Parts: sequence; C-alpha cells; structure tokens
Amino acid sequence: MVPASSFREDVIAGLSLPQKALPPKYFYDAAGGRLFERICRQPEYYPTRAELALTRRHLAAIARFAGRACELVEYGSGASLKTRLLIRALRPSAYVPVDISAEALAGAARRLAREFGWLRIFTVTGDFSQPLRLPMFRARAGRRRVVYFPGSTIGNLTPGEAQAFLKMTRGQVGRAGAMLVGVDLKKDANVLHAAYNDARGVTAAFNLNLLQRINRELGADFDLRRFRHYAFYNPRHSRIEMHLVSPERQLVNVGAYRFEFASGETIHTENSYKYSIEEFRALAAEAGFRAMKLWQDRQGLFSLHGLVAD
Ligand code: AVJ
Repeated sequence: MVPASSFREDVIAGLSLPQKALPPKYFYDAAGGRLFERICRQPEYYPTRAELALTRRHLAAIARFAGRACELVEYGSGASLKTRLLIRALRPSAYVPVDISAEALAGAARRLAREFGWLRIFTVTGDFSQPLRLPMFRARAGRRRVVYFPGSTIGNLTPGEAQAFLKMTRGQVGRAGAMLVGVDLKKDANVLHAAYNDARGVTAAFNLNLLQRINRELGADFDLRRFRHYAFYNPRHSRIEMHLVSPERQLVNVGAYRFEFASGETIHTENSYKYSIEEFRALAAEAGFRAMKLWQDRQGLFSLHGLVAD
C-alpha cells in the first residue's frame, strides 16, 4: 500500500505553493466533524436534505438496483441516516465502511451493530483517495459488491481525479459490481453561493477550524482573527471554491517553517464541483462504468447515479 503522506508534510507542501492550498480531507477532526454536521442542518445547505429526500423517495428502487445480499462498501461517513435507510432496505450480506477516522468508524460500527444485529460489519480505516485493500470478497451468483459513495464527496476531486478514483473503484467492484454515487447538480449560482455562505457563519467556522487544527497539531501560530472565510461559485470550472483570505500582510510559523501572506492572499481550502447529469455520465463512462439508473429529489437539486461495470 502507498503510505499516506502526513498532515505536516501536506500542510508544509500546500502552504509552499504559489497559490497556497490545503487538502479538504483535513477539515474533519472532531470539531470539524461536528461543524460539518451543523452545516448539514443549516437552511441554506440543501445537499444533505435533498439527498436524504431522494433516498427516501426511491429507496425500494435503489435497493432493487443494488441487489439483495450484495456486499455494501461505503466510502466516507458511516453513521448517517441515509446509510441506515439503505441497510434496512438492502439487507446486505456484509457492510464495509471505509473512513480515515478510526474513532468515527468504531463509533458508527458500534451503533450499527446495535441497530442491525444480523449485519456483518468489516471496518476499513484508510484514505479512500489512495489505493485501498478491501477485505476479500468472492462474488457468487447474484451477489455483488456495491460501492456507496454519497454526499457528493466526489465533488471535492477535480474531474481528472474523480475519473481516476472511479477507475480505482471499478477495479474494486469487479466485473459484476456496481456503484451508487451521490452527485450535486449545477444550479443557480445564488443558491450555491448561499449554501456555502450560511447566515449563521457555520461554514466560515468550519473553514477556519482547519487553521485551529494546524495550530494545535503542528504547533503553528495562525491568528484566526486575521483570516476570513471566502466562498464563491467559479463558473469556468463549475465549482464552489472555498478560501481563507489574509486581509493584511502577515507572517505565520508552522514549526520551523515561516510563511508570508501578502495583503489579500488566500489559502485555497476546498473545491466542490457541480455536474450536469450528462457530464457526470460521461466521466463515469471514461472510467468503465455504464450509467444504468438515475434518481433525483423533486426539486432536481441532487442526483444519485446507479452505475454498473461496463
Ligand atoms: C461533504 C464535500 C460534499 O462540498 O458541499 C460543506 C463539504 N464544504 N460546506 C461540500 C462542505 C463546505 C461538502 N462535501
């Protein structure tokens, strides 16, 4: 397995780029995870509610697509309401949640084991952006491995990275396998803007928490009062960009390293790509998946693609 690079190395490398940047996977420490859950409850942040609504609305059809007794592999969070709905409807032969946080994973597995006494759970701690080793799975007649990747987490990857990631997943599910992937859709830029600039400032706190984490874990001295949350829709790339802006010139130390911020300079902390149905299908096709099913919420805000190995 390729060793995952460390938080420290990624931060030093990212802050050394001409356009300073930090990988969004580091948002999710304990405080960041709680802030993300609060984001999901904000009235402006539609993706969580839209995806839950479409999952409820089409649950029977989604379960039929995945196939009874499939092995369900989930990338990312494992304790969500959507996952529980799906497990109840699918009755998978095994559930394999994959997450970078061992603690989050253990907690989720414990809760699921309590709720679903019959469910076989195999947790995998790992970064799903790296090649992963999954537990052995022998596809038998009518049983397949299905990777569930909800929440539009795929939107954090560039289209090129998303394609490589889908290719890797295609290898993991094998010839009979399938994938269920949640993808946020293109829409009015005002709606997108509001979702990433909620009135209560929860997204701002989530973004700034990354600097707090760097201070705590890497002994840095970011002054959180001297950085501002900035999120906007970039139509040229069809993505929301989140940045942290330094409104004035300042110096920041991260261990033995010192970084200068010019007045107005930013750290690019996240991309959240938005796709049309056709664009995402084309991407999946390039990666060896055929788009077989498509589900949406009533308002057409969010999509769930049922992909099969081609
Ligand atoms: C969990 C990556 C899908 O991009 O919308 C929410 C994260 N960032 N608000 C997203 C996020 C700011 C979220 N994803």
